[in-house]
Amino acid sequence: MRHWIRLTAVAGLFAFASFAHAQNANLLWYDKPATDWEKEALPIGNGRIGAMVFGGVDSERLQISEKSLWTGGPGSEGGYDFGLPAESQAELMRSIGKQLAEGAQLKPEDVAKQLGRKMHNYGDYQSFGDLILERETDGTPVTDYRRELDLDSATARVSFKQGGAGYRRDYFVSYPDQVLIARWYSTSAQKVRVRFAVPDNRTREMRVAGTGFTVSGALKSNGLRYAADLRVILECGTVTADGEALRIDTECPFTVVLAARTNYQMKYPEYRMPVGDPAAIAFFENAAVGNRHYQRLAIAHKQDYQALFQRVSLTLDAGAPKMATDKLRAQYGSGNAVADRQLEQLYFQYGRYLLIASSRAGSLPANLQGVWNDKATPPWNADYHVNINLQMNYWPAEVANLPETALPLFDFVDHLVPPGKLAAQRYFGAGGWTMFLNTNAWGYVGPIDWPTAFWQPEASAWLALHFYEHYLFSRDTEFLKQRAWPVMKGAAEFWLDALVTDPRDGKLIVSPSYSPEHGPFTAGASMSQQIVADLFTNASVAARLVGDKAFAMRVDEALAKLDPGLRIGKHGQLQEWKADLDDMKDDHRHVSHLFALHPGHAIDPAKDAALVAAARATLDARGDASTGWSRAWKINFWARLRDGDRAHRLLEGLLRDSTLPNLWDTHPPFQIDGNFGAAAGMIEMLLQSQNGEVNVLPAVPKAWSKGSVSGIRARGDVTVAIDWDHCGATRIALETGHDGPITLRSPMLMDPYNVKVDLSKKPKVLNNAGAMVAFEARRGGRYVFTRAASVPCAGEKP
Ligand code: FUC
Repeated sequence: MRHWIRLTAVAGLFAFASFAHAQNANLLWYDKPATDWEKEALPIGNGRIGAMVFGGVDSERLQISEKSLWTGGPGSEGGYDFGLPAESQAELMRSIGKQLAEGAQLKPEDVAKQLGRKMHNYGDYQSFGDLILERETDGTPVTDYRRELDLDSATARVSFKQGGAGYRRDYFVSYPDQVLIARWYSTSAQKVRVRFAVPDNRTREMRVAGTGFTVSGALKSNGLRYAADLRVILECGTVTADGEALRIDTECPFTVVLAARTNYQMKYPEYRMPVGDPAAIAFFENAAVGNRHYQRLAIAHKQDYQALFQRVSLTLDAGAPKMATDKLRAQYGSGNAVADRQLEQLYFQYGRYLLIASSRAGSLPANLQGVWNDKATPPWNADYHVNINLQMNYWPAEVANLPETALPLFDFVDHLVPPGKLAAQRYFGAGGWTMFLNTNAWGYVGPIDWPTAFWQPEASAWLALHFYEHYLFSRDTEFLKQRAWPVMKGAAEFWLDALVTDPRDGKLIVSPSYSPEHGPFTAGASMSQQIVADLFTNASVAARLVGDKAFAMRVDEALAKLDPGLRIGKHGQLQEWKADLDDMKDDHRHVSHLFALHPGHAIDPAKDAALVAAARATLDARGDASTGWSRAWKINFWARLRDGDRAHRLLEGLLRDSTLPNLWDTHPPFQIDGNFGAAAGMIEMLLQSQNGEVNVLPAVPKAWSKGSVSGIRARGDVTVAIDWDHCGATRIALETGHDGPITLRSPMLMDPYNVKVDLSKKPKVLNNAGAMVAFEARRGGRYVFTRAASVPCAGEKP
């Protein structure tokens, strides 16, 4: 009898799976197992632990990563110096800066020869290992195979039928329990062998005991210790040791729990836990899971994840895809508009999913590959590039209502400040803190010696912007005081010391200065100036808010003399350099001199027609085709230029040419920044707030003729929902977390509309003109604006 109930329950699960499949717009699904890690396997993660699920029928491979498992750094043979020279380079820096400020141009190779530095024990992000589950099978044909990633529950699933039996497997990585869970169901008995393989660049000790095993050891290069602790939870049957593996023999569903740890600690200069054994931590994590039933683990995971994921919904009026995701992507742009919208909706939520899966508090931030890596020497070390890539990873955090995912970034930047102070001193003889183009898990803050990619001392200022934006979105003054201000002030102190006077016009400029990965070294390249201007503008406001008036005045004085880096050149373009050097045939992927348009806000599309035209000319000259992240940035640029169709064209290019079958962005190779940059860009098309207004549907493309979005965020602690049709917004709902004035802009407000307010007191209207209404919002207020039924909206679709 008991047996019968068990099998019915399992069969029910299969029925449920196909039902969910038909309804769920937030599902990636495939009809074959993955063979290629980069293109096909499906990512799951809890920010710290990542796994790539292959979905093999007889042999399942879960390739595991743990964010802190890095070679290099302290403990490496031959030592580690954080990229910092023993001797001061300030004299040399000054003399190069002076030559450039006097008008010289230098080849990047020449500067790299003088100021570059060989990467020494920089290290690589590592694969943690492979969890392999092999099952005994009768070898009869497999039918009804499906592999899926359910973004609603952050669960990967595999199901198939064989020899009259049904099989289903669920995989997720739990943030509350800090373990990876694999759950296998079948309507028949299962015999499965479980083992864990690690790469050979580490020592390895294996202990099999009872229903589990521990694999532990240390990386040979730096002694960083690691441990995986695995247990099998059975409801019936047996688990026995089989050499270094476990053998499961059961008629019930069973659960495999994996804990993975290192003794890394994000703390300069040791980067090791002072005490604490990763094997013991992993053991206790698994002990805490104990024999808890799978359902309880799954519910805890789901509740934690959905509290973040479900804040935002987006529909482009398309419903759930009817095609497998690889086919959906392959057919994209070939004329099936409904399927195209389905892919776009899915891709947007996938960006949010990936950010939750690769960035949660208590670990390192999302690197170039998020948290997923299967190599000992991944591309660019799978590190943190700070001349666009790390910043782009976090563009969705605030607008897509996932501010918690930015906490690892803030912690990471905090730990860079102490070595960053040494970088400011040793390289520039300056106060404050800075760093160069790339960094690792080990506080690397010096330059490297790759001529076209080693220079970005503006990175500290750019990273400080993320702290300030977190304040703007949350209005959390404690955060501003305690966390944002010290980072911003340190970055500003650096530039107050490091700026030089341009002998040609008396303006304050950055020198040496280099427009990312492009052109010669000069003085005062546009991006350098725009980033410093952005920092000083924000610091001036923030200093007053935290009561540091004296510093505000210092910043204001410098700001008045600072070259803002906004010049229109002879081709009508926004100049990349202070001198008019642009080549309009050049299609280089970096368009960094548009920083003031995005992520900065110095170019206000509503006010600066000339700069807007110049930015357009620049983007037209560079063209749309590019690498993944570059296309993603251009979505944001065009959205800020209020050109929805062009932004959408960039999104189309990204999905068509820079997206893999598992919907990962490819540079190539796989680089996760494009996923994040594009998700953020899709919000920029629907909502902008960088210039003091809540601007609704600033760049909605014709292709999105009907849709609905909710839960997205505007600066000022405003949560926004919008419904629209081909005539524009039909309903705008604002939820306000703080008291204070709000300016809402939408063409909908030009026609008759209705307002509903969920407050006893009517809001005080400050201004109501044309497409804009300004009012005093209240904390906890909800304001719903709807287009009046009398407003004509002719025609179906344009
Ligand atoms: C920057 C980019 C490259 C690549 C690398 C990881 O240097 O210019 O295209 O994305 O980061």
